[in-house]
Amino acid sequence: MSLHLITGIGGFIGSSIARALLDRGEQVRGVDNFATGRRENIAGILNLIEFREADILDLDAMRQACAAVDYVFHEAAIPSVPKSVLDPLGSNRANVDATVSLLVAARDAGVKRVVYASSSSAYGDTPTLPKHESMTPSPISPYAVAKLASEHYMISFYRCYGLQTVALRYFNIFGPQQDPSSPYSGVLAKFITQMLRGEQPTIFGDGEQSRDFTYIDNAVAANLLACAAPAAEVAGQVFNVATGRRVTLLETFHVLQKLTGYSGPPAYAAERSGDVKHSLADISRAKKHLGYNPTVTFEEGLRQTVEWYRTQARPQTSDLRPQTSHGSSP
Ligand code: UD2
Repeated sequence: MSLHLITGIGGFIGSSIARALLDRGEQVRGVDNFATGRRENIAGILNLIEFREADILDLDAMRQACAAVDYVFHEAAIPSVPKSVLDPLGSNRANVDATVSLLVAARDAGVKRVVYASSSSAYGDTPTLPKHESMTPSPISPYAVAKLASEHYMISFYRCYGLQTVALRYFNIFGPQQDPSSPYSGVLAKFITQMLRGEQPTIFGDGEQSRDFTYIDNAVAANLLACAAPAAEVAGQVFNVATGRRVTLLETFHVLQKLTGYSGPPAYAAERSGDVKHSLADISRAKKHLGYNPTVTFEEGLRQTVEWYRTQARPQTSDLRPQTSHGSSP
């Protein structure tokens, strides 16, 4: 049994990795400052993990968090293109400075490996599809620059200090528990909750932008593989984590109409600054070196996600019970 530290354990991806590790009987320690993570995401596992409320920028707290740790999954971030356009300094602090702080603490604690949540946004708007790891990155938004800079820090810490690091370029991860409540939330979490409530979603741009939307279970599997793969295959390397298929936002909207029962049209607004038009991954490198193979398709993942949000929207049984002393039913 190994001890795993997850930064951003209150986030949708961090908490999903935590549950997968616990299912395997592993030990989990988590940190979060709840800047974007949510307490309810870890409420169900709080008694099974060691949790510390801390900011990764706090080097002393990170040194304590890394003590005796074997593996780190660095998921903490402010994961938003538009938020970074509004606040590049805040994005840099949370997505770059915090990464360096964590890496210093992990290096000094003798951590075996750090697996990093990077982003497909690093590729930017280059015309070539699919995106392969050997392509020259061309980030557009401050968020994309920050994620790429942290990737380079990962590689640097491997080359300069021998700390094993693996960067996973996530391609639009989605699934249950993704926070839909912020204007910066991922489009699928937003659209699903809006459409289930009968509210009109807004498409930024013409809806022809495309994404390689990747279900959370595939991303979790990639993380576990990146942790276990031989160092010679993965240390100091970057891998796409995706499905290798893309859909446009308009196509996605139509699938969601069927799944949610929302029959109205979408609203349209101006394209977002910093937005990438098309995103599609070549996943052959992850297949070859990590043994990664996405097992949940976009459609199946979307179906499961809609079902999860539908359950959340439904009133609890206790809410339906009459509030009298005789009213409770078995
Ligand atoms: C980027 C990264 C993704 C991840 C994420 C973290 C790319 C290609 N992807 O996702 O891998 O790092 O950042 O946040 O860079 N949209 C609407 N209406 C809405 C919300 C969004 O039309 O209400 C559009 C948005 O303009 C974009 C698409 O939906 O074209 C996807 O947006 P998103 O915020 O879900 O994710 P994105 O692509 O910025």
